[in-house]
Amino acid sequence: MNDERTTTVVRDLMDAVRGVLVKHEVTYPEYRAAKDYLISVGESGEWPLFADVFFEATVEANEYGDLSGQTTIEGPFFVAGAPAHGTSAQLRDAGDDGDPLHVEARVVDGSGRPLAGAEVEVWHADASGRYSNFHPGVAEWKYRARLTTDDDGRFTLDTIVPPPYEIPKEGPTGRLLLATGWHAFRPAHLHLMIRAEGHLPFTTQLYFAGDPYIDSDVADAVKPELIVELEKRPDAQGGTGFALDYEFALVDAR
Ligand code: MBD
Ligand code: FE
Repeated sequence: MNDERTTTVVRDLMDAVRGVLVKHEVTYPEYRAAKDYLISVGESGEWPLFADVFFEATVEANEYGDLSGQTTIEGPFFVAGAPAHGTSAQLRDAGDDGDPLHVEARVVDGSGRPLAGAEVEVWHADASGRYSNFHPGVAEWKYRARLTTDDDGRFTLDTIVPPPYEIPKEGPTGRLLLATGWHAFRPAHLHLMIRAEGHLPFTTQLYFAGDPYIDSDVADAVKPELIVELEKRPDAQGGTGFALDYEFALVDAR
């Protein structure tokens, strides 16, 4: 960002905020409450969550919106350095809560040709909606993996169907949502990040058809191309399991 852009963007940002203060004749008690609120966002460590819930989807649309309907926001819970698994990852351990999910995925280029050797990162919440390496009580690196596509651009994953994610009500982000009357849920989702030479970085999420929050994601990060049907499929023990198939089409680097 050069100085001229900083000047322009910051000036417009401040003008936009002042415009709201004028329009709503914001009072001193309201101003002090808002200041204390912003301080509490910092003290709670929720700035990454707050920023990604309210603003990342807009930036994502600016950067990638016209290139592919298959990308969306990264969110606050990615961690680099997850365990590497080759082309197949078994992330579900015996006794894990949650319905088993088998993912068959393929990575292709803009012309539908398979991309071999693409690097894939996957991460998602556990059956109680918590992310490893952030929330207490979840084993380190649980439901986080790095994979590499095979010669046909494929990779597979055995995991669980995560539940919808509720932003913690006790924190400032959740309190703001409740105070405004919005719910604090994101639809259930799998996060993926795919890197392949000669292609734009590709960050996305998959959502499940029928999810109660599919049309009202608090982070506004659902796109129709990212909603998949879960196919019911009995698991090896005869219990209920699900499967999904998906093809990721990367975009050539400019
Ligand atoms: C999440 O799990 C998430 O993916 C985003 C974008 C925001 C909050 C929680
Ligand atoms: Fe998430």
